[in-house]
Amino acid sequence: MIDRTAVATEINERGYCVLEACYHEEECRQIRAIMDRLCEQKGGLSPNTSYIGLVPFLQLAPEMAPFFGRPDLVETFAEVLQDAPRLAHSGASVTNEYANPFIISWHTHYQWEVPPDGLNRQQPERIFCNVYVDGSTPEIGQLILIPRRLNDPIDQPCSDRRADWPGQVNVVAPPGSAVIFDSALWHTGKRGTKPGLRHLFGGEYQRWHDLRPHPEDNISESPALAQYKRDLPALRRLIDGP
Ligand SMILES: O=C(O)CCC(=O)C(=O)O
Ligand SMILES: [Fe+2]
Repeated sequence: MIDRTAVATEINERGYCVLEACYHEEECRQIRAIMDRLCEQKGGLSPNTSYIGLVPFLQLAPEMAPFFGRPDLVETFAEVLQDAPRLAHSGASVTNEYANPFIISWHTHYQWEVPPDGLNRQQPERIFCNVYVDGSTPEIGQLILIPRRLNDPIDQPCSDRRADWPGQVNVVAPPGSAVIFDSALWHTGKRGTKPGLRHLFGGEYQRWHDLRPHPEDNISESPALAQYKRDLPALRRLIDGP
């Protein structure tokens, strides 16, 4: 069972929280199969194509609905955001061993103006939930981040966005782990040392009553998804509101 209060506290105190093996082995197998099929449709991974993005993921794969519409996760997001969560973005990526050593260079996803006297938030307004289907390890590839307290400055702490940074945490987590983090967190993704595919999917969740647009916002809509929304109240709440 997820300790929602502990998750919210961790995110406020260090910017992220790891839910180890939140998706079990059989679920990970199904998720990989969904992602691999979509990658094949896009021509597949190869030495020349080391990264395939699948965005909006729920649009491309409505059968991911049960993996997004998990009541325990949705309630956890609500606790962290202190508001009903809105699924503002769904996405996924698959990479292979030919990817850049920094699959993605250091960045945050905070896109809003910071008041002149600094952040003064009661909670994050937008969070990520990234699922490391194959785990986060030096072999598979790793999420690397700089821990932060809720209202720490967002300024870039180091100049080289493709280098190791002092204070970085190399997240180690088993397959199926979810990492929930504040959009203000500095992070990067590194390629693994072992050949093979790295599957990653996730969502961005914004406070329902925070109507500010964000450049990464995307929408998924289809008859199949409409049916899933009828069957999964937690998914419906994420998309259509409380
Ligand atoms: O590859 C990773 O672990 C990081 C992915 C990332 O930066 C993101 O999902 O925004
Ligand atoms: Fe990111």
